[in-house]
Amino acid sequence: MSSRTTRNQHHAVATDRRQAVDLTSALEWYRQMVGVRRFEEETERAFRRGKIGGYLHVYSGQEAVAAGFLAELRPDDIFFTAYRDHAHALFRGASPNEVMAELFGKVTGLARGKGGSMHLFDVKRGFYGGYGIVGGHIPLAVGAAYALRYRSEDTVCLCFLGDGAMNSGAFHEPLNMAGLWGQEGCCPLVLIVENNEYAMGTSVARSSAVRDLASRFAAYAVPSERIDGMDFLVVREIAARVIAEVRATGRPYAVEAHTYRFGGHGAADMFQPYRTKDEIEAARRRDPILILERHLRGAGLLDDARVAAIQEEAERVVAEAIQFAEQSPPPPPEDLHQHVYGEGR
Ligand SMILES: Cc1ncc(C[n+]2csc(CCOP(=O)(O)OP(=O)(O)O)c2C)c(N)n1
Ligand SMILES: [Mg+2]
Repeated sequence: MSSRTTRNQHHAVATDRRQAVDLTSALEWYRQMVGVRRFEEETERAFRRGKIGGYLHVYSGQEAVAAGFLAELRPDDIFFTAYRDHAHALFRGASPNEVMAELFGKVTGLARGKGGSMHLFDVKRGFYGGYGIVGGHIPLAVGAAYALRYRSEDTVCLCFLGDGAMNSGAFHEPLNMAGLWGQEGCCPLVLIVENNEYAMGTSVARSSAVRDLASRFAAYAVPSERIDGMDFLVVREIAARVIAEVRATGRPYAVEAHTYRFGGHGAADMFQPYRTKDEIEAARRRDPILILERHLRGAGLLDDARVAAIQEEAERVVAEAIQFAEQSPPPPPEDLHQHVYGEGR
């Protein structure tokens, strides 16, 4: 993976203005990324202990993508993602306690214990879910972006999606609409393809005739670029520029962030016969947490003692979340029919 940025339609040169990003706030994001990694490790253990029902997809390896974009999102902006969604909720400010309780199916959870891992939802913070149907959230995000401009707001919508989701029918129809609405300045949408190289066990090379995924957005007149999704500072710098541009123009824009998932697709993908140990090892050498740690150490903002303190804090927060989730009650039976349909106004 290169740390360069390629801008397809504009042929812009590679950018390296990382110093422009405020490193002190990057330290806070480092802390958050360490916390999310620890959180995810513990969810995998809890799943194996039978504490988490349904299914579980963790985000380890991809942290810099959601962190970089959500760092630049205004509190009144909104976003959608697929089922690999714990990190997105946590980075946006949901407490580890309520996210863990949701995974445990408890009433204290972010979606009152009815959503689970794949269906986190936090509307008060502009997080519109958490979807298990591959590509199913893309039409929703396009429609939501249109609604923002219809109401004359200057807010934007982010839509995180996987490389695999780009091959679903649910990608192509709304993208055409987004391209058209964008010509009228009516679609303030940033599409973020989290290209982790696989859709379950199928590599991008085996599933997409065009490997340069960013270039596929040209079919809908949506400008795009491809970036290194492992370096938080790169992602954040591009996110700042792209979000500002989309906010100002009301035109959609797509970013393909090249990343990698360190674990299996989901909790049942234990043996991963579709990839080699060497490949995983090579990707782990570009761990987004280590890359950011190196930047911060280089700037004198981190040392061994501070790294250890941050890890200890993450440990403590996750232990508390597990305890909170274990001790919380399940939703009462009389809640069964609540929140199934919208309530008339
Ligand atoms: C419509 C639909 N088809 C198939 C599936 C089964 N499925 C679950 S995840 C997945 C792979 C999606 O890959 P990608 O979009 O790259 O996301 P990633 O898991 O890599 O984050 C598939 C095929 C599904 N959930 N929905
Ligand atoms: Mg993928």
